[in-house]
Amino acid sequence: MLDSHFRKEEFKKSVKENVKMLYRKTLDEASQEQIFQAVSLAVKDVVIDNWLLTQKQYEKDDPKIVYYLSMEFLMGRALGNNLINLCAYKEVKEALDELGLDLNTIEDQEPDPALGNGGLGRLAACFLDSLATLGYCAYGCGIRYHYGLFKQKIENGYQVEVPDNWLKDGYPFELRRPEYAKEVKFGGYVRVEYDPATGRNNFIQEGYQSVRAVPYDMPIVGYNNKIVNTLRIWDAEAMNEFQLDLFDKGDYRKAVEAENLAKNICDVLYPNDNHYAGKELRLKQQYFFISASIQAAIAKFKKKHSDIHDLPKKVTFQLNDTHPTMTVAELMRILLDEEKLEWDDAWDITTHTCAYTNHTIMAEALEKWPIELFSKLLPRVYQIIEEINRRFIEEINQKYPGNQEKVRKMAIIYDGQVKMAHLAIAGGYSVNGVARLHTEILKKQELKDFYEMYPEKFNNKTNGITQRRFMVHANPLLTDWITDHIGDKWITDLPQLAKLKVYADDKKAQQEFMNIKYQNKVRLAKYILEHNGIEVDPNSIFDVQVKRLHEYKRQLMNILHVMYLYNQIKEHPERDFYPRTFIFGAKATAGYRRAKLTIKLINSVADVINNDASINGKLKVVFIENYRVSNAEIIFAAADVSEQISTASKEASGTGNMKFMLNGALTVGTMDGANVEIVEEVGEENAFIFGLSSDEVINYENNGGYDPMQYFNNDPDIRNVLMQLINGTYSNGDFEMFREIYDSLLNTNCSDRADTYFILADFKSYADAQRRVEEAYRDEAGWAKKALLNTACSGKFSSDRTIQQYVDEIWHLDKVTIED
Ligand code: T68
Repeated sequence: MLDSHFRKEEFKKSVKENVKMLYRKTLDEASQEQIFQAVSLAVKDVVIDNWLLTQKQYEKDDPKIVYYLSMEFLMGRALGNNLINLCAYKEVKEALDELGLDLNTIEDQEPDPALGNGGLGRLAACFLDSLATLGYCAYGCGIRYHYGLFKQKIENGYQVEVPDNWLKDGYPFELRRPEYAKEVKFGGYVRVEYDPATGRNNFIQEGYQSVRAVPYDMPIVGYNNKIVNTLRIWDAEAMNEFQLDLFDKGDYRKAVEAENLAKNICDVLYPNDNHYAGKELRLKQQYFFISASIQAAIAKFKKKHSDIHDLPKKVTFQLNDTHPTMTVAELMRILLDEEKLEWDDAWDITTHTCAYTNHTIMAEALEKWPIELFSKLLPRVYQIIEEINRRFIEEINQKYPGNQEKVRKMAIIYDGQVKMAHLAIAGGYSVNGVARLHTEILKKQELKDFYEMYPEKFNNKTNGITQRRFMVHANPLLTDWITDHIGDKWITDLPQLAKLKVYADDKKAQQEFMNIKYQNKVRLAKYILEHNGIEVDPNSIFDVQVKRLHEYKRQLMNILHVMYLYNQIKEHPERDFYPRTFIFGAKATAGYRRAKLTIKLINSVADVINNDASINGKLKVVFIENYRVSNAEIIFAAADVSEQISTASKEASGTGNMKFMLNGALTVGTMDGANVEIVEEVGEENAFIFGLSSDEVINYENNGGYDPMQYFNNDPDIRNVLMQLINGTYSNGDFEMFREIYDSLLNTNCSDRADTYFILADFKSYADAQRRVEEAYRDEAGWAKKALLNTACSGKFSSDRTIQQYVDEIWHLDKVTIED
């Protein structure tokens, strides 16, 4: 139901009033950015009322709470999404129209809160949306980075990173809550003091530096249910009193140190995806937000409950990868040192409160902190981890007497390092992977020993995405079409999309469906022309790969295949080739040289191909600058083909694959991550599967025997393409520019094994899959049917389904409804 504030006249009045109050301006004098602030404030007004209602209801019902602890929340813009979830988008759009304002332009003023790298951070954002929509009491807990993920500029084909100062004009959808600030302690040492009253030792941290953690709350609006949950992100400030005290004592250096410590912690998001850098500041960030979040959670629990032993009944801490694993030790610290529990009691509570999600099997992403670093920064926490480790090894020895190999592989502290995944598994009651195949690989390979020891902890939760953002907001045309055909229940019950299956063979439906796709392609073409200056033909096949740049995701294989196609077209100009536009979007971590060189290669290939008049526009290549949540929404809606081509076994799940499918794109993909389940839902005939299986890849990795040179020697097409990397074809005659890429595929000296990600092994079967795409696209009705079926069969991949499984199988939360 529409909130009265959104009735047109009232809303218009409130926007005008806000412009006046905020800027002492009339509407016609205000800039678009100022109008964005004024509109947001008008929306926030409604949100705050519902936020209060929700808090009252939670107070009354006292439901169990999940704290979703994550270093990253890749929220994307809030204004449009809030309007969608308040069911007020259309009314507000019309009201603004009447004021001569365009809602899309206003939405574009909002900075894109990019407090995340990629899939892991975006998953956290989708989960918050689903939790609020399903009526569960949940807090997102994270860090208020002052700079989100860098903005990407392309200069001369190379990526240039530009700081993302997203807070510079003030962010309208956040609320500072200084009354909930917490103290977080770093460094110093632990003094042990015998307490004759209890007969126990007290552990007292002394000589430490403190930081004040101040929370900022962002509202998470549920769909059409008045529920508003909270994303709480912590900012670091200097502890003023403490600091003054030091100034008084003349300890200037210490005071400045404390000030600097606070200054740095929340400066910037580490821009790595699936990679562990091992920086001290990152460890500080981890402890900073975990300590503050756990302290706040315990304080909240104690307000309502007198027995701390009831904590697991009322609270779950979900660890989004190992980054928040500090939770296990910090909770133990609070239970032991502050609640004065015995070890066994504290451990029992902790191991029934924490749960861990694994998002990767990439070895380079595993967090292992050097003992010296850890123990210096967090002396008491380290002490506790040592004791956890001692007892854990005892348990291993009991189960496997005399088996030193097990201890070596499983210990939490080993070889001078603290292994965060081992701590997360030992310290929690649940370990989950993010797609069926991924969970199976965890059980059989990566975490085999742990699975053997604790089989009952392991479970799968296949990822999902929220249809509110990735369909209702991103694709309004298809949204209306679907609702016209099957009603609007799918917005909170995505499997209802299956009702569309009856239209798969309906000519009229097919035409309407493809016409909407066409209009979305026109919208993207316009975006590309405005932002890249490249003209693309919406009648060509839009073939899209958008995701972080990583070798395992094999953007390189995609562009090598484009080079191969170009050679084919040049060699056989007489052949009928269906026009195709290859669209890329990807950020590379600043220090990842090979990834950045791949971006340069894509842009260089684009330059040559797009400027070759002889191919009559049959091939176009576009690299979309600064891929992020806001332009992703436009891109998914416009895709015909979804590239999900990771080396099998490497992509834990993928979630972009689901967003494409939902919007009616067909997958070209390997049997990896959630692709396996996508194909299971839609049928192999409605996707283009190719390449080595995960078993084959793992077998090569374990037993050797892969020789990429054999493909180079035996396949002239592959040889041609590879030679073009070092003969100047795409580098104005510079033979050296792309040699590193050439070497990475063929030269054993430059990495442990040449072609680590099996690009040459999969190349031909990829090219074949792409030939099948072309053939299928020529059959208009056939393609329309496949596209429609992809949308119709995407019901499983809603994050609503994923969250309900977390609730049923891990969290056991109580459902809440707002009584108005
Ligand atoms: C992604 N992981 C997985 N990591 O790669 C993807 N890593 O398959 C999966 O769908 C997604 O998680 C959600 O489960 C990441 O995005 C990171 O971004 C990351 C960040 C910091 C450190 C390590």
